[in-house]
Amino acid sequence: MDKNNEKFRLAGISTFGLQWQPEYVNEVTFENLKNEFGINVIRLAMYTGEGGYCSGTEKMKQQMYDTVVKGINIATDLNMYVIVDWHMLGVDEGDNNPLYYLKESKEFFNKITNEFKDHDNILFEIMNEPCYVTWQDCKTYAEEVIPVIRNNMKDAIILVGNPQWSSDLASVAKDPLVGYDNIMYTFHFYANDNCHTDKIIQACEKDHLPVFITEHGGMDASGYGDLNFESLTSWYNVLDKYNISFIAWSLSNLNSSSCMFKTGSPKIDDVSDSNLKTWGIYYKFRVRKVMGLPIGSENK
Ligand code: IDC
Repeated sequence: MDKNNEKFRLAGISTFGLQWQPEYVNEVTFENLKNEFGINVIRLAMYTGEGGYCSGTEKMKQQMYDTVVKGINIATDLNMYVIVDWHMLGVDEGDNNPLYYLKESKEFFNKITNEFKDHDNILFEIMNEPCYVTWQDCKTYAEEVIPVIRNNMKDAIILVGNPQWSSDLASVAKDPLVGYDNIMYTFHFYANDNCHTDKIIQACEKDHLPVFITEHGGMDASGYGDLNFESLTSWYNVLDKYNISFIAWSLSNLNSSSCMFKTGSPKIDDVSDSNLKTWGIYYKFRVRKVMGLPIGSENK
């Protein structure tokens, strides 16, 4: 719901790791994505590991912070929402558990929420994909970080991850966070992976959890492989039914099928079909449909 308690839905795209491809954070790319895809939110994937915010140099840390600030400012100028994503992922040792970089996380979220106190278009995703951890650890982390954000921003939406790469809503339902407003739980899916819509239906229909798909793809969870259109269609039908907001991975020209731009294309702001891989073309069609925009012949 929006601030007037009206039904509202976000649909967007995630950047690739900002330590690798910060160039996609620019005015023209965001503006074209807004106009041609019809998206209303961008997710800024700020990796903690893999040379990112916590595991790189001080210089990299500053660069990552500056890129996030730049992304927020561009989205704000374009009247878009933006998700600040603490992209912990577990490729680097320790990074699988959100508690591992708790100190850095609190420092970061305090700094960014203090800087953007007056904004009402920022959502905070405080842990991307915990794995090989318990929900109790995720919950403990959330209970440390949420008050830091709330101290500066009273009602910004906070997106909370969960075990098994943010796919374990059942554990959340048994022991949800209490005492905070405007909390949503994240769910990630890759349609050609062994994943089923039952978990989402259970979370929405039975457990009444507020759910946000902050990352998904149509291929394997590796980010590679063919798109599974049948599975995608059943997923989008469920998301439509429950008015669930969703973000797709990712804004990149690297070679995996989840990177929407054609491999190696230097045209970082051209979002026409000729510059996109199948995933980009398909996702553009999907978002335009959700947003009620005309579907051009090129998207049929
Ligand atoms: C992948 C990238 C890949 C990179 C890897 C590790 O596509 O190039 O080597 O991250 O950094 C996720 C993650 C997201 C993944 C994506 C696709 O949140 O960072 O990107 N994915 O594998 N969860 C499930 C899939």
